[in-house]
Amino acid sequence: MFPRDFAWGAGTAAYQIEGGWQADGKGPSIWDAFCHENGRVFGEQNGDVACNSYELWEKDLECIQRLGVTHYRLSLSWARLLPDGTTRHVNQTGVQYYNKVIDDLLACDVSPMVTLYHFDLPQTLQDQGGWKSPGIATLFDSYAKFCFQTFGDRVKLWITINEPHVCAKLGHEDGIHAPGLKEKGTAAYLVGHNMLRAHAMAWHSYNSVYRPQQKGAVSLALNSDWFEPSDQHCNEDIAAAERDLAFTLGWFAWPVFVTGDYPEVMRTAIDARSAKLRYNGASRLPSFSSDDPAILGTADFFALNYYTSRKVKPGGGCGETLCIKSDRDAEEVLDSSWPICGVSWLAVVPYGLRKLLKYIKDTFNNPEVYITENGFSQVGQLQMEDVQRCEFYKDTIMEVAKAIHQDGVNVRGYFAWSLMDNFEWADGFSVRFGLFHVDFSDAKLRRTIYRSGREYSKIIAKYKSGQPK
Ligand code: GBH
Repeated sequence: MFPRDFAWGAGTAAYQIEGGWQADGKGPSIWDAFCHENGRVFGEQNGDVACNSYELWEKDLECIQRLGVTHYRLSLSWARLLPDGTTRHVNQTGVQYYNKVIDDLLACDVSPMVTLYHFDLPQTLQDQGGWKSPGIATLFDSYAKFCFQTFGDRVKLWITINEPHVCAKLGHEDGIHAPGLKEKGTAAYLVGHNMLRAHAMAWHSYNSVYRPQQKGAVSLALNSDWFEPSDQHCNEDIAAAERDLAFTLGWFAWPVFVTGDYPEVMRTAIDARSAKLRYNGASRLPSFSSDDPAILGTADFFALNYYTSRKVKPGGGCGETLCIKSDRDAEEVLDSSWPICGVSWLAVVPYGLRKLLKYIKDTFNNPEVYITENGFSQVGQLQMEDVQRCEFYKDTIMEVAKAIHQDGVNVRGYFAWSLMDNFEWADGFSVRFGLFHVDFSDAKLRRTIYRSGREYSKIIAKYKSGQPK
């Protein structure tokens, strides 16, 4: 049912689990600053302690072993390694922490997949303009080279940036993620642009300097829903669904996998809207110049974060002001046949993953694909016997199998999100995505496996060797 060397994994991100926000010389990140402002996060919560994985890594490792995964996806805290964001000062205690994590994983026969950036920019770099500043690309490249140099002898799967779409839009347009900017219709395009430039620089560094010895693979993780026309016979709805895909996945995938530039439909829509609102100046969607690193071809595999699907029709803009929603002109319509069980945005649509995988195969030249995130959340009443999440994983993994066998998609791995309950960004600890429950009221932050964790471990045991046992 699954290839013999299929990667079965679970994922986490540094700020969501580590805590130790000031421990042993770590510098502050934009999420530290964001959470410490009132009114940003549910219940004024923060990741100061989170799952305290900085001190309790061994407990995480026990969970990882209990699942029997072949891979574990983690992210590095840039500010833990380089407190002011630059290689002028290296925090050796941070290096030791990640060295131990990586060595322990390998000793247990688990391969690390390491993300360099999962939303937590060093605050010092934010103070210099953050992702809006073109110079960030060089700084990110230096950080990436430092990580390849330090950990690349043992890490063979790298993600440069997690979800540039989320960083750009939620962080700089909606303001619900750090750094909390609401510069609608402009900043997100600039941020996305600089993230692509940063990613490309790091990929080129790896490709020319580190790949010959280290022989690993580098990509960036792109999140996307699957978008369907509200009425599949209506041309306007079909076009709206295509626009939504272009503005979410295409924004980053087109430059990297297809043309080296943004999808045409995106630029056309943005520029038409600028003209309509008499916005003066250059296109709000920047252009790549000959001084920029080549963007096309800078991914060794396709890394997809998939959670949900949407039905869409034209609309949903913000009136006579600039904003991405109006540029995109695609409004989401709730489909009552798609149940919403946890967070409001997560309609349960396992088949959407299969459709999206087929779309990726056809559109992006049949790449190797890793599903780097997929998961299901609980809110409210805690259930250790989380049957809905069990069904979700079973159904979704079946759809992955169909994508491989019936659609010929080259899926190389699947990572459940998340290993354990953690700090769920603006939702704080009110939303639980874990395969392990974490008791945040317990000083020891005890981890306990959910039924879904047990079920996932059974699925892995069954398929790990290739044929179902
Ligand atoms: C992932 O993003 C993140 O990579 C991960 O860190 C996180 O824990 C996980 O999601 C679960 O949330 O609040 O209505 O504006 C997934 C893509 C895009 C999903 C933004 C939630 C917010 C919708 N996310 N979306 S809303």
